[in-house]
Amino acid sequence: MNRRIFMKRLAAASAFSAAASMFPGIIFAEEQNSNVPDGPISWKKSPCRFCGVGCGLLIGLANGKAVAVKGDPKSPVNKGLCCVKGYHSVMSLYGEDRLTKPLVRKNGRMVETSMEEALDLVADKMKETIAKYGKDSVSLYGSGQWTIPDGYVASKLMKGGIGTNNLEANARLCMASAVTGFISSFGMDEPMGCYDDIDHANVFVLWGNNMAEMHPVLFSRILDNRLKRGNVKVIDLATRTTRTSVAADRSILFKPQGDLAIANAICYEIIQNGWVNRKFVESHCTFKQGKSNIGYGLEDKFKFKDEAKNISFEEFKHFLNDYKPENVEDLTGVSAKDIKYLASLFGDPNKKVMSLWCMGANQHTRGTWINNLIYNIHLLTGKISEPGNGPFSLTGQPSACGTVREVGTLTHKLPHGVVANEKDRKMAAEIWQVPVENIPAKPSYHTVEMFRALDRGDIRFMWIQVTNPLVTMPKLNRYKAATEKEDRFIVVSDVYPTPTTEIADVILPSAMWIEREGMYGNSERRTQHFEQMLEPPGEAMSDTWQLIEVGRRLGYEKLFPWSQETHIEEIWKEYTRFHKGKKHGMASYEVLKDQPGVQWPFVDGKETKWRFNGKYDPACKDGGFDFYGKPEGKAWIWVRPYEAPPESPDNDFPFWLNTGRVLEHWHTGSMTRRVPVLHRAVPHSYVELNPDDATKLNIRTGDKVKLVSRRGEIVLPASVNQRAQPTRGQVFVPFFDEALLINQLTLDAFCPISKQPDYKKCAVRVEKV
Ligand code: MGD
Ligand code: MGD
Ligand code: SF4
Ligand code: MOS
Repeated sequence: MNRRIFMKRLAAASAFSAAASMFPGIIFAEEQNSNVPDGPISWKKSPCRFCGVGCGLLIGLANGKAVAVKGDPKSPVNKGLCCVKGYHSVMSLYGEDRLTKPLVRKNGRMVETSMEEALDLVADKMKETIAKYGKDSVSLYGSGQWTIPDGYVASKLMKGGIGTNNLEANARLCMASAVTGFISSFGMDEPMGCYDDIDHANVFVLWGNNMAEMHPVLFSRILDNRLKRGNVKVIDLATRTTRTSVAADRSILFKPQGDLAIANAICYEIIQNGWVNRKFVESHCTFKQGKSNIGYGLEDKFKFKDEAKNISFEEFKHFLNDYKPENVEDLTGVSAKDIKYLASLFGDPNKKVMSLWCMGANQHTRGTWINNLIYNIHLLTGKISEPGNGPFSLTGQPSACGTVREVGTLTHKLPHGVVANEKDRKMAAEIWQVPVENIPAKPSYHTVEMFRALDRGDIRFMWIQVTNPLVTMPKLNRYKAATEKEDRFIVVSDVYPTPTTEIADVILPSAMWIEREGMYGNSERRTQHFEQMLEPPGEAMSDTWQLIEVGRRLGYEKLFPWSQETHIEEIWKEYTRFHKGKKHGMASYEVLKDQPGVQWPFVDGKETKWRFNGKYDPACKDGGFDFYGKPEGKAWIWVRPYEAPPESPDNDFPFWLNTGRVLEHWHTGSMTRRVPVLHRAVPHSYVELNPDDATKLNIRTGDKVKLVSRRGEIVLPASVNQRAQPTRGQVFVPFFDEALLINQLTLDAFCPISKQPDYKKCAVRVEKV
């Protein structure tokens, strides 16, 4: 079945059908029955292929096929539960149109070839491009769905071998603000707490994330605690009413970007009411001021460098005077009463508070700032780094933490370090056995800029693995046109045909998930290993091995000395040398194979559940709190003002466009739309409208609606009072449907510090067709 037939079949599917339940544990009889094998089933452990929750699964294998899934009762993450995507995950291996043979473009047509030839061509093209345009004209764009070995080999090839920092991953679109938030507040990436916090907290404040649909198993753990312990409240702060809001005890809706002012107003109240934990703040925090009016990155080659001026507590307090709750009601859309209520939850010394957030905060032109601001609240009240008290930044992809953040598959990063730091470069050069001069000290292009460079012609070759940018880049029309320009060579490794493989010059079929061995790292610093359980179809090859094969063809045999049988183990041994020590130590290969996931820092055979607290973290100096990522062991509380978004509704484009996801689909739908039950649940995209707006525009569910932004337009069916409800003046569109590309409308503005684009806010016009 080719992609066009597949698309036709999708289009032929019925209109809105009832969505599958958000509650885990349901069985879809039809698929289950047709899959039941005659013989015995053997069970092997693997992390789920999908979200960053990182549930432990047991995969049922029979006759060389994966036939069933159950939650691993031994996994501390999900304790035997799964969501619909987890239960159906193995079916995503068996879509009828899996890519099994390499394809290369010849005279405008894609023709089948052998893997050997395709890999030769990729290597030749890289050599040729480097010879003609220099090292920085070739690039590799990867993913938080890469396994850790994929990312490690990618970094070694690009930075250690070729000697370019042209390495990025889609987690730039997703976790970059979380990373810069951590680094600027604590000097080290990734959460101090862990999922066990959920079993201790009394209050959960969600800062614009739809956990019921995006982190369903964790959300059910929160609801389970509420049911069992009673003294638990869930507050959903959001710009849209979702299933999460409905399940919460309080839903507080705010205006897009208003979160910056809400967080500052909470700090104002905390100080005014004397709720500051003075002892904690005096011993463990310092105050800093960064730049303001920092821009939006809309122009090519945009540059920004923040500063960190020392300020006093009094100056911080003075800054907050602009954020008296009564004065920010208009800006935030939230009543002073509600802001005071929120502040009182954080301020109550008898309540343990957990904050959670994901893309609402990170995909934000002030994404670093809102991360800092949430930390400010937890630091001022000392509610951090202890069971039940903690700011918890959720990840999205199964290995955005493990592969992109820990391995460092970003332009400015190295495994456990940054390219700008000579010590880090020296360590990498020593482990990789390459001259330190090979590793350039200057970062080159972050993701948006990498596609801009492709458009300009500064980049001429791009290899794309485990990501589908021709659906997921913002301002898609520009970046799609870039890939189609003369003298651009694009290699795409994927498992199914997608809009990105459609523009490729070479398509490499990849071995997917449990068809190869690998590791993922989830949101709570947990590394999970999975073995190869299945033979990949046709000539499909793991992404790790594709990179190694090309690396060897480029002459870097010495960098990749491993055998096909043992390379994952050997890569793990080499990679973990980067992280040795109490602050980041990783479990051995043997331990990972044995356990359903192990949290780092893994020190003397023990996991570290809470970092920066001497009671739990052996890296702390004297048994007390020690934010050892920063000089003097002190965390930074930042002055970060409210600043407006780059584009807001006006007369011509009067609505906010918000975009995101739905429970049943994974991102661009390439996998989940090939699972019949998931596809039937949500067969195509739609635009959600507020019922008042819909009435005014005379639009009902199913009517065709045209959305127009300054960058593009699209026609899709309306959805009113169905799954969720945007606030008045806002529309919402999910991005899973490759036939209805909402990113043609979105804006490529980004946070100047993290370079992460804001997919949640731009201005559109809504017309009934
Ligand atoms: P989104 O739908 O991207 O999901 O998980 P989420 O972040 O939970 O974002 C929705 C939220 O953005 C809304 O709740 C809205 O309130 C908030 N928002 C909009 N504007 C603002 C604003 O100005 N400020 C703030 N603070 N919030 C705002 C995403 C996560 O989901 C990710 S990153 C990935 S990679 C995974 N993807 C995924 C998937 O594709 N499908 C499913 N079913 N689950 C997934 N889980 C992961
Ligand atoms: P995916 O669908 O996850 O989306 O965006 P993408 O990463 O572009 O793409 C993964 C691709 O890898 C699929 O084509 C899949 O078929 C393929 N694949 C699966 N397994 C394998 C494998 O083992 N090997 C190889 N080589 N390929 C494989 C996600 C991105 O989207 C993210 S993370 C975020 S947070 C952004 N969110 C977002 C948003 O909220 N709104 C809008 N409008 N756009 C967004 N874009 C971003
Ligand atoms: Fe998989 Fe996430 Fe669902 Fe767990 S919550 S089963 S990791 S998709
Ligand atoms: Mo999602 S980690 O934001 O890809």
